[in-house]
Amino acid sequence: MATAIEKWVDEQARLYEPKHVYWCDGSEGEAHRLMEMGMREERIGQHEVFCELNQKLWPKAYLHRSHPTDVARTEHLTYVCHSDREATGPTNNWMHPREAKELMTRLSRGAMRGKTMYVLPYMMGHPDSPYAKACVQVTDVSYVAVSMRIMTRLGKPILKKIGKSENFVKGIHSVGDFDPAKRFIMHFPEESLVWSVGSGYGGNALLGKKCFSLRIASWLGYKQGWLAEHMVIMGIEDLRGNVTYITAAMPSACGKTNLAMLESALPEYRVWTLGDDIAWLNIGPDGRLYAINPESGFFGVAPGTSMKTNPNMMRTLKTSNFYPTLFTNVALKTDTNEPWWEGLDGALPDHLLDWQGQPWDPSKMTKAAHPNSRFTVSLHNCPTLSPEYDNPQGVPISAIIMGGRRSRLIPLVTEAFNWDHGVFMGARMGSETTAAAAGRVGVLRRDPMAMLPFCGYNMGDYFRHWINIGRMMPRPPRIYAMNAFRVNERGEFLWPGFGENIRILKWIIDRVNGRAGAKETPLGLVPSANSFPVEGLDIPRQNLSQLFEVNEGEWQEEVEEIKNFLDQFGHRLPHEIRHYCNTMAARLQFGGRHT
Ligand code: SAT
Ligand code: MN
Repeated sequence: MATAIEKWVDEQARLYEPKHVYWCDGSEGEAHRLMEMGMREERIGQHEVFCELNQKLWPKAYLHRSHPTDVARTEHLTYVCHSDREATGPTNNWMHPREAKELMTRLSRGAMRGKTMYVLPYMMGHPDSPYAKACVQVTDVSYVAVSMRIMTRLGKPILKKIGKSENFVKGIHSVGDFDPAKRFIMHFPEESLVWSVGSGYGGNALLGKKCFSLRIASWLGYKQGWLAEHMVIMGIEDLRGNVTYITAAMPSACGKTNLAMLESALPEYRVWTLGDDIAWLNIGPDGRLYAINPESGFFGVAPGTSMKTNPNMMRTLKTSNFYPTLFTNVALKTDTNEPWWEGLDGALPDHLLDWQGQPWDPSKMTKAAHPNSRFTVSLHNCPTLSPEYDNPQGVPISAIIMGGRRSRLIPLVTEAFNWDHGVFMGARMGSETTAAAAGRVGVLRRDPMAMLPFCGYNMGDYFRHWINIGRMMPRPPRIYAMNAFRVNERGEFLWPGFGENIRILKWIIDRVNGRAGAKETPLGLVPSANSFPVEGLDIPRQNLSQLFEVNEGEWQEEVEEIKNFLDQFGHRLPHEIRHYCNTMAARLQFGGRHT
């Protein structure tokens, strides 16, 4: 008797009509064969799927060049298909599941003719974790198969674990002919299914990542009493060996990866990395909030990564391990066959091919590496990987940070008055857009909890769910807002960031432990005089006061915008959120005094 997985894979094969169906076992030998195939047989446009890079300097590293139109997430082509449109909410694209399936079936018929269909059994989370989920994805490109092996726990044991069960998350993926007009990323939360055609780009194609672990999982969390969040997980260890675990939400390409593995500028702390993108948060048996990272790799932005900004990532990228490391759409230094990107250490190389493999001409002022070029690398390469990473129970969280990229208004760090106020802080988050998604860069958009593109249901219900989760914990984690991107009148960053961000974390840890003072502002609590650790910090004094400034006059437009954004959720917006919004507006208007 065929198992539920076998039946489902058969169904996909009948629709897609691949030449071969290949079940991946996750072994190293298999990965090697897939790489070989990607180097010699498969092509995307004019390029082979993989090129080998300098193995001496970059062990197990390969270059992948995408189709030129396929370089970022495409939010306008991403749909969340609940049968009830209201459940999808005003911030997601919606299509009725029946209609969406008809469309996808039409686009998929025979789309893998002459190709191999790879079947990928994988797990999000440690297989022994009560919070982990078993999944299966089919795909028609080796790049996705190899990437999924790095980013998830993929292999034969997962098939065994699923056995005859029908309880697995389904992902159907095909790159089709990369035609943007036929590109769709469809989510069916009611049946834990993701169906994506026309794109091989990370967030559109590695279906265990944003599609399942955030969009579908956030819906599962809503139904089951937990949270799936776009968050870093890290531990900060002091000299006594106490480790405080925190999570931090930030939109794509706003420094999550750098934060997750920062090299501390304060010698009394060291940072342990557990994850750089996704956190699943569950209330543990002791009533505390526990985080696991469902992933097992990093899919990080290359430009700007260097020994100065993120030395631990540079070490991660140069480590040799069981898994290959992929570089997607970076430039190529032809003299030495090395990857290159803007912001990398060292002088500008003499000869570069740009991300599409064309000789790069510096006088043309274009970027050699695509601004959203990426690396895909195993977490196990990371020198700061926390020993707790594989703990099936996860780690207990003491503080949650909500961050964004704001050149104005938002202080370096603010503590929420309480959990509900913290949920409001998350809900009012805005951030300037980056190259991680197709569209304009640098425009401000509301991005609650950095989940705007990733919440798989109505965000009004999502805020309510957050408030309810807080009610279920006797001592919920404290919530903080953070913004390391504020600038002065000349447009220069006021805060040095990177390793110095440990100072923000230190203040947070001291607050959690009752060791640091704070003063009240209309936005929340900011460090009181002398409570923020500045010893050895080399920035002009006035920067600090500017970093924590709350300019009441400047806030009017912002308050209006927040209100308009929240209004779209109508009666689904929790009254607690409206209450804190109104209180903030009133306090700002009356010069920061209580009303
Ligand atoms: O492509 S991903 O969505 O995985 C990366 C990102 O945009 O955060
Ligand atoms: Mn992300």
